[in-house]
Formats: sequence, C-alpha cells, structure tokens
Amino acid sequence: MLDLFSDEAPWSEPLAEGAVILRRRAREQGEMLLALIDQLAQQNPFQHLITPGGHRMSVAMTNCGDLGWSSDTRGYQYSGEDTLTGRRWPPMPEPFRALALVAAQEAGFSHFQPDACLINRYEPGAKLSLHQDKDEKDLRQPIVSVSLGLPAVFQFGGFERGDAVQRVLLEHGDVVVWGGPSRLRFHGILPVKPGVHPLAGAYRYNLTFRRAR
Ligand code: MD3
Ligand code: FE
Repeated sequence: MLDLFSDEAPWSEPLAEGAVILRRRAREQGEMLLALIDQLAQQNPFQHLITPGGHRMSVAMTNCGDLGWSSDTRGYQYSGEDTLTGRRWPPMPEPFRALALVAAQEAGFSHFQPDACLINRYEPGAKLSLHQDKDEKDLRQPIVSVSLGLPAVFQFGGFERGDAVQRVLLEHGDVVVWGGPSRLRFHGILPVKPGVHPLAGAYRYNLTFRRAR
C-alpha cells in the first residue's frame, strides 16, 4: 500500500559513536522487502530456535546468504545449511544486498560485504533479551539492520550487561548501521505491542546484514 501521508524524506540521527539511524530509509522498498521475506520463508520457514540454556526463543528466525545464524543447546553458530530443511540457505536477494551496501556507505563503511542476513520475525509479546553480537569473525565490519512492520522499542546499552540503556523506537523502514565502538554494545528489543501494520499485519520483521567470516 502506498502511504500518501508520509512523503517525508529519510533523515539520519547519530545514536552513539559508530552507530547511526537512517530513519525511514527503506520505507519506499517496504512492500518489496516484505514480499521477498515471504518468498524466502516459503523455502526456509521461520523457526523458534532453542537457546543454549534450553529456552524456546519468542522471536522466529530464518536466514539468507552464504551463512545463517542459528542456536541450539550446543551454542550459537553460523553455518551454510538450514538444519530444518537440510539445504543451503537461499541466496541473499540482490535488493537486500544493495540496500545494506548503500546504508553502510552512507554511514561511512564503504567496503561492507555481507555474507549473512538473519531475518527475525516478532509476534506481539516477542522480545530479544540484552545481548552482544560477537559470533562474527571480523568485528571491524558493521551490522546493518532494517526494521519493517510493527514498531518496537530497541534498547541500546553499554559494554557491560548492567550498563544503563537508551530506549529508541524503531519503526517501519528504519535502517540502523552499527559499527566502530558501538559494534559490541549490549542491545535488545522490548516485547512488541499488539497491533496491525498495513503491510506486515501482526508482525515486526528485522533484517540484520552481517559479515560472518
Ligand atoms: C547493536 N536484532 O538479530 S536490530 C540481532 O530488532 C538483533 O531484531 C534486533 O539484535 C532486532 O542480533 C536488533 C539492531 C542491532 C543489530 C545488531 C547490533 C543492533 C546492534 C549489533 C551491535 C550493536
Ligand atoms: Fe543483536
């Protein structure tokens, strides 16, 4: 659906050293990105993974690209295969890659070569507890995240779990680039509030583009 009332141009807001929000940057591509997510999920369905601690994640996940992130009772890992289907992850769609590259470039990272895209799906009540992303080989490479569908409150902390957190609302089309010193900050997502998004229905989606190896 074309939203005739939000013709505002994207704008950027620095969040911390190395982290910048490109507000609404992916909004015009929202419908296309959601259609690609649907196609990918038909081949590699969303799964509620089990954490090493034995808990079922409230967020459902799938991946595309050479490598995909997963969790089970043995730990976290990047791997070329989806254990559910026994097949390789589907290729990263070109429009995904193009968006990640241009966003990274806008934030000052000109040689970003993502080889993994984790796709998170949140239903109302789903959350992601505070964590660090450090399973990737080269932590000098940024992570680019794209939020679609229902809004969510993002928590952005410090370098220790107990550090104070900033709360930032992430909305449909918001793109965030996390690099430099921000790359290792603790972060999480508060439980998503019930709602219906005109394009995504009762879900929030988040794409994270990573260089895993
Ligand atoms: C800050 N996803 O998949 S995106 C994740 O909205 C993850 O689904 C959240 O955290 C989501 O790991 C947050 C924003 C994000 C992603 C990676 C980061 C923030 C980050 C890595 C380092 C610092
Ligand atoms: Fe994360």
